[in-house]
Formats: sequence, C-alpha cells, structure tokens
Amino acid sequence: MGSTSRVPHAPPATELLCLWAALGCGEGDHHGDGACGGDDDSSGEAGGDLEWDTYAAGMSRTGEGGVFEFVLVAADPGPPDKGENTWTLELREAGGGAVVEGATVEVVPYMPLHGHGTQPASYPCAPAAEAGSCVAGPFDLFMAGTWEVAVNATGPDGATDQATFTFCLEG
Ligand SMILES: [Cu+2]
Repeated sequence: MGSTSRVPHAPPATELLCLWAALGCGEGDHHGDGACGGDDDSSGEAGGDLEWDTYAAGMSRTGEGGVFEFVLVAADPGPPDKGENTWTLELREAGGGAVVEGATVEVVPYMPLHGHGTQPASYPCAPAAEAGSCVAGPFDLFMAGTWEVAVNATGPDGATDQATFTFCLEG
C-alpha cells in the first residue's frame, strides 16, 4: 500500500508547549490562539484568559491593592525577550502621587502556562539614582512564551501592594 502516514516524533509536553508559545507570540494579538493566549492549554489554575501587555518604556499600572502606582521605566531588552532581562522600576503613590522612597521592591517572574518561575525565584530591586526608582535583575526569562512578572512592594510605612506585568517573549 502507498500509505505515507508517519507517526511524528512526539516531544515531551513541556517542549511542545514551548513550541506553541513561540508560535503564539508571532500572532501579535492580545487574544492569541497559541500558548500565549492560553485558552486551550491552561484550563486549570493558571487561568484560561491570559493576555499580555504591549511594552512601552514608562508604562505603568496601579497595584492590585490600590496603594501604589508601578512604573516600568525601562526594560532591557525592551520589549522583554527570552534570556537575561533588567528592569528599571519606579514606585509612586496611587492616583498620580509622589514617588515613594525607601520602599522594598522585588520582582517575581512566573510562567503560568507551565507553572514555574525562575531560579532564584525572586530578585530584589536595588535602589537607583532617581528617587523612588530601582533596578531589578538581570533575571533569566529562559523560555519563550508568556511570563507574568509580579512586582511586590512594601512601602516605608509597611503598606504592601503588587502589580503584574505580562509579556509574551518571542524567544
Ligand atoms: Cu516555561
């Protein structure tokens, strides 16, 4: 018979997801159909509604607790990409307030689709020259696909807040 059907080599699930992740990034769509969108592959606790941010230097986000405004002053590389990343962050009072000095800030990268972070798991943000700003990294985002980078802040008065920046790395 002339059957040419082949049994393709089946890569481990993790590799397969990462392949999809890389492909998904190319869509340039906030609701990507690939792993970056996550709709088909993350029905569990990772959440099936992943969207990623469009990077712009100076982009900001109000923390989940409404305490602080988190500014991603600059990402190097920008937009974030697979490999070593260094971020300059700035902390402000929520609502367009003054910069917050003396806060403790850390960065925690996480790949929701795969359920893993980085090693080490968190990176302290070292105070920079500009008041209220700090530099985190380099941290190794070692896979293409969607990374949620949580920024945790504890103000000088003990108030805590968190914001998450989500990027899809082309790889
Ligand atoms: Cu991963």
